[in-house]
This record gives sequence, structure tokens and C-alpha cells, in this order.
Amino acid sequence: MIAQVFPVLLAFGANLGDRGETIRAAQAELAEAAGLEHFTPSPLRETVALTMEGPDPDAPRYLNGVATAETTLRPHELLDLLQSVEAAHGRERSVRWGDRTLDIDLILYGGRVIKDERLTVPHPRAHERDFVLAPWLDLDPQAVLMGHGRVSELLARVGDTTRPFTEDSHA
Ligand code: PH2
Ligand code: MG
Ligand code: MG
Repeated sequence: MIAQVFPVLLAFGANLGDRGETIRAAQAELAEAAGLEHFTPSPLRETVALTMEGPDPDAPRYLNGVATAETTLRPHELLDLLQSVEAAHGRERSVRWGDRTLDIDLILYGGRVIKDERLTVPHPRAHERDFVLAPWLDLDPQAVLMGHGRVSELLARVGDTTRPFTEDSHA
């Protein structure tokens, strides 16, 4: 039997360590992973840390990006893969929304709606996060977030506080 293929959107974030190196290394691992094809990363953006108390300009800044891909993995298999890559890059899960070396979130999985203890898809806050919307728009100016509409309009509504990140600026 031929496995079904689902388009997915992944979001990447890091605000500790060599952020760009970590995200690009994680993306290279995912691009090679079994069950993920056509892995296409966005440019990275420099963003202010959003904490439980709101944006914190004094916290270490994040680099954020997204990637599109196609997968034959089931949602929880893909989540296992993402969490294994996070763990390989020193991710510790202690403080909610705390500083981290690497966060990889599953934003969209085909047109599926998933809600359980481990996974909520579409990601419940993607529509209000410039650090997800802006790099996604870089990758796909026509992008639409299921349930919320055009990414260009969502980003205009929330306001874009992100900054382009030039990856060769510190090479
Ligand atoms: N991720 C969080 C909490 N806050 N802030 C920025 N700028 N970027 C993130 O990726 C981010 C965040 C929880 O996952
Ligand atoms: Mg996250
Ligand atoms: Mg996460």
C-alpha cells in the first residue's frame, strides 16, 4: 500500500547558544529524516522573546523560522521525531515558555484538527505570533492559515516586530 502524504508546517525557535547554527543543523537533520520529503526552510528572523508576562526586550532574543515539508509519518510519529531532534540539541523542558536552545513546533498537519495531551494542531497561537507568520510569509506570500485566513492579513493585524537575520553576517 502506498502511504498517504500530508503537507506540514513546522516552526523553529531558539534563544540560547548559537541560535542560527542550532536551527540550521536541526533542519539539515530533518531534511534527511525518513518520512519527511521536500523540506523547505524559510529565512530566519530575529525576534523579541514573548514570555508569559508579554514581550520581554531584556530576555535573550530568539531566532525564528518555519519550514514546509511533506510527510508520510503520522502526527505523533512526526512529533516524536521533532522532540528527538530538540533533545539532541540540548532542549530541556522545565519552565513553560522559558529560554531554550531549540523549539520545534508542529503548526499544521494537512487539513487535520488534532487535540490531545501531546498535540494541538493547528497550533492554537500561530495566528497571533509574528515570529511564525513573518517567516512563513517570506516563504509563501500566498500562505493561508486554516481557520484564520491569509497570513499577510493576520500579520498586518498583529503587527510585525521581527527583523531579518543575515546568516552570513557573522560567518
Ligand atoms: N516561543 C515560545 C515563547 N516565546 N518568543 C519568541 N520570540 N519566539 C519563540 O519561538 C517563542 C517565544 C514558546 O514556544
Ligand atoms: Mg513553541
Ligand atoms: Mg514547542
